[in-house]
Amino acid sequence: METTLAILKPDTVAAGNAGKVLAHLESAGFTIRGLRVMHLTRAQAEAFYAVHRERPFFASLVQFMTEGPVVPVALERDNAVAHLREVMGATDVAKAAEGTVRKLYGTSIERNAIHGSDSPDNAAKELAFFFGHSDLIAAR
Ligand code: 3AN
Repeated sequence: METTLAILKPDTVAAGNAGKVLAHLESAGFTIRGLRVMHLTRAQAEAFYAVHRERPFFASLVQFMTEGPVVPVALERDNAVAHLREVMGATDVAKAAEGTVRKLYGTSIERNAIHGSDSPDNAAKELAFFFGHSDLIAAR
């Protein structure tokens, strides 16, 4: 079993699609192991996306990610990182496959509904950004 991080982005929460996206993820075999609702500060969004600091879309991305509440979710299943990337679809909604979360709920390359960690190493770092160890211990 592997755990990865998804973030339901502000567009998803504002549109009232958070529940539908969570149901979609559960139907895809993921178990929810941690879940929060929070409004990121600019500093938090800049820190989370620090790897993109030099990209031309960075300021706009930070603005978008702080415009309203987000829902970070810890998701468990076998091969969770790769599976989530598949279920999410391509970054650019216009290129996302039919039936993917981004195709169903995103509207552009930036307002693309959901974030998912892109490697097991980044999943570990991103989970630690939002959740403490005691938030993620296995249900017994
Ligand atoms: P992904 O979220 O698919 O891993 P990244 O990590 O390359 O994609 O980009 C992080 C976020 O930055 C994307 N989810 C999207 O919101 C935004 N983004 C990426 N590329 C662009 C772009 N060319 N123009 C505007 N926003 C972008």
